[in-house]
Amino acid sequence: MTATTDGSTGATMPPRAASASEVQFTTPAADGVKNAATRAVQRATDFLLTQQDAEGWWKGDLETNVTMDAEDLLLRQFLGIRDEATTLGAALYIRDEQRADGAWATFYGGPGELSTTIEAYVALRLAGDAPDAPHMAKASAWIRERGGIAAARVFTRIWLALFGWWKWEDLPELPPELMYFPKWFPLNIYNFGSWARQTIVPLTIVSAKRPVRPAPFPLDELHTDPDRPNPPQPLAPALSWDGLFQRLDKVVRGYRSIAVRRLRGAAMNSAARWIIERQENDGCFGGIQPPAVYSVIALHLLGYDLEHPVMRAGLQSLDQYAVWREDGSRMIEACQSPVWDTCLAVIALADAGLSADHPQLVKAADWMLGEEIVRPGDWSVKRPGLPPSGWAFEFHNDNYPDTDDTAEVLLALRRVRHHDPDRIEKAIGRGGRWLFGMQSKNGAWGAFDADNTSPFPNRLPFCDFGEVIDPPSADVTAHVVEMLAVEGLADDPRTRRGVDWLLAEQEPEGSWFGRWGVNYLYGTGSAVPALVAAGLPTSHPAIRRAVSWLESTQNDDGGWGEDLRSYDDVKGWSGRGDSTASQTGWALMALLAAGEKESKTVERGVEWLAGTQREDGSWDEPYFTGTGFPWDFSINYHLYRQVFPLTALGRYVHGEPFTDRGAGAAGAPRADGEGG
Ligand code: R01
Repeated sequence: MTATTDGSTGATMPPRAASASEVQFTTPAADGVKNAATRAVQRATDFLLTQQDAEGWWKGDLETNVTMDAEDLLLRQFLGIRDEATTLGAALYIRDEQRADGAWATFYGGPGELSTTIEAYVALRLAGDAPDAPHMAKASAWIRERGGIAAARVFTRIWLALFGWWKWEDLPELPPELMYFPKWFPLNIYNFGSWARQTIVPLTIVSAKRPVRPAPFPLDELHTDPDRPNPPQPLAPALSWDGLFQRLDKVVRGYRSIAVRRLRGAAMNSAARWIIERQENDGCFGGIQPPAVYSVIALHLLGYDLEHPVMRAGLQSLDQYAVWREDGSRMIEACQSPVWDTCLAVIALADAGLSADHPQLVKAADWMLGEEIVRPGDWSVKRPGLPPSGWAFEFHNDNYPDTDDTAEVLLALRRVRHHDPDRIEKAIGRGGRWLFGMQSKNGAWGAFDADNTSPFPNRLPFCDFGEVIDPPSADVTAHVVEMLAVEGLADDPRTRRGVDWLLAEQEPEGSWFGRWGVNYLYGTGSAVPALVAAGLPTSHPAIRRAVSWLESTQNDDGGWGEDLRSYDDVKGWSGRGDSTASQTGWALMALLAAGEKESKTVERGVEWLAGTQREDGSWDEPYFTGTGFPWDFSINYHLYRQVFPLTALGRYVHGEPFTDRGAGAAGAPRADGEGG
């Protein structure tokens, strides 16, 4: 790897505590568990192998919530292209997701959520459901009880404003002149997380244009008092941040009326250019659905007609997010996860004992090698000198590789014996150098950018939903540290800083917060294997504390689960919830890395996984265990239920990768990335 000071990666593995795997399974009970685990690994492997695409990738459905489907319909309505088949499919799905109390939730088993319920209700009205139909009346009553449209998030009210159901004047400003803020200035677009940046830029155009299309029906039933839909709210104190930004909003409003027309026009053109420059080869925008929807609207408002190549490609790209299901329903994915699913599947299959030169692994490696990003992206703004590399999460997203995918892809590539090993080594060299370059000042890693930690974006009245910045997190940092350690770089000072940051981030209870997976089980399942790979002895107090926490959170049935409410109510829900396959996998991955293989705790977890596996080798998992934005936006990655149990069971049967089985199934890491 070129990133080391002496130009080598150092071929030696970090020192590790003697592993428990040398101890044989001795008792008859343990034999029974091991046999059950071996059978489960075999069946899970066979199932996962059948799921690979002929091109070499894996991709499970990415399920989120019905705002995706509602906004897709509203977009089509806005552009005048909503058709019967799409509407029927979306309506089937949305109706199917409604809860008994009339509301819609943002995750399985979750509480009703106001903005989601409003959007779902409006989408069903578009589909022709009458307001006095029992399911609709129930929904609108639920909405009114919670304050109606006036209490909904900004995004929801923007969608309603597009049809005159809400007044543009009653929304916070988002001026396109933002495009001119220099890179050192507090609210410049590069201080927003990549996903928020891609959403906000097109919305500056929409919010400047304030378009209103004729409403196909009134929505009075969603206001608490239709005659007074938006009672004025008191301002926060002038000397508070909220108060300051509220007053700033009023200033921008004042500016709106006198806005220099030429300046505003040029700013909108600059935003449009920014958007179009980032459109991918397949027409999508950053591989995620919300920016695509807003970009298409914004460009349309600037005069791009639907036949323009940019628009045609953009609209076509939206269709790829639609999953048509057997019952005729149509679900919209927020994005697609082929790179992430593929590297996790490769790791799981390697852990399961599949030969490192198995043709399906080689095929996957070939596909991953082809997905490496070879040009600079938005990340270059913070790291201008850094040579490009990295992997994104999706099929097409060259502007936004992320460190999480990159680390896991490199870990996966290391597990494959390829007929052209030099290609693998060079890719790992470039990817590792990119990861080092993306380290934040505090020694840890964010997902898409370095040092994306500005406090200002969160203060905007506009930003009342989800995360808008991308600060370093424990789960991502752990994955990067694990990858560097596996490449023999555990003692590199940069890796050490990551380790130190992780140690400082541990919660007093012994767990780590999970930014991109639910929640402390994900953080802990990421951090412990990384710390042990980086050379921490399993007797280290941090590892012991983590083991105690995992022991204390095991369910009576032997599995682990953690409800999404842990993001809202840490005390009540941290590490608590019905057992799920993926979360049990994470807990076991941590315990096995911590040398707990022989423990009763691990045995019972393994038994839970083996006992809940279905006949075909898969697991069921209705619960959402993935995180887009803590609490606000949750993800059910449909392949998580398969890859994480398989990794855990595989490690239980065959031992930890890179240590128990020697330095990696594909041979010892080599030192020759590309030169200096
Ligand atoms: C969204 C939105 O829909 C969305 C979609 C996907 C993501 C972010 C990061 C990663 C990659 C994957 C998906 N990894 C770091 C995680 C690995 C597990 C985020 C958001 C919704 C609302 C707005 C996503 Br506003 C913008 C985007």
